[in-house]
Amino acid sequence: MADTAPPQAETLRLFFALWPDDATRDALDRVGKCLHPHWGGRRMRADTLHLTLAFLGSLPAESCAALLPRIDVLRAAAFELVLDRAGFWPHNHIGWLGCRDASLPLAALAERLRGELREAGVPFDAQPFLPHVTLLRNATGGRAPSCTPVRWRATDFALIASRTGVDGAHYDVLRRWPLI
Ligand code: 2AM
Repeated sequence: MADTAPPQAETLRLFFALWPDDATRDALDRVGKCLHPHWGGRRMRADTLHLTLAFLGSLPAESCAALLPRIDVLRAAAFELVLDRAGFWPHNHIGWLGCRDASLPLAALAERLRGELREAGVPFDAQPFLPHVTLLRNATGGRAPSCTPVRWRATDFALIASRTGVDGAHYDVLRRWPLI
């Protein structure tokens, strides 16, 4: 009788993120295409592009139940980001796009979310917030070519579930909250 390998369990990971509209996603993807010939690696699929605000990891259902009502009453204003800085991190070989000038509304939103997570007793990755959109993985870096900056009008934020399958990460937008 042939051995049958058990199906690989999927890992579900949760994070809050800015999730782009179609035009912003296309513009981000074009920057990935601009960087790729110079920095190599693997381009992220356009449908996965996002900017993480807080990374939670696996979360039991009861923690979610305690957290979401807090997020429902969080009020923050919409804002515009200018993503005009391509960067490379040698420690994880990520090529990314971020902002030359720090965005105060973006940092404030990430901090508000992290505050709610702390208050709800939900563990999260408490590393300093380094806003970036990952465009390339396993990249080599080098001199950044000149790519067209991306203007992103952030009008909402989202809770995302990341499933890591054999063919890479898949992201599901579980819920969105408006920035008003
Ligand atoms: P990255 O793109 O720089 O790897 C889903 O994995 C999202 O959460 C990605 O944007 C990832 O950033 C981010 N993230 C932040 N902290 C993480 C962690 N500790 N483990 C995995 N992903 C993390």
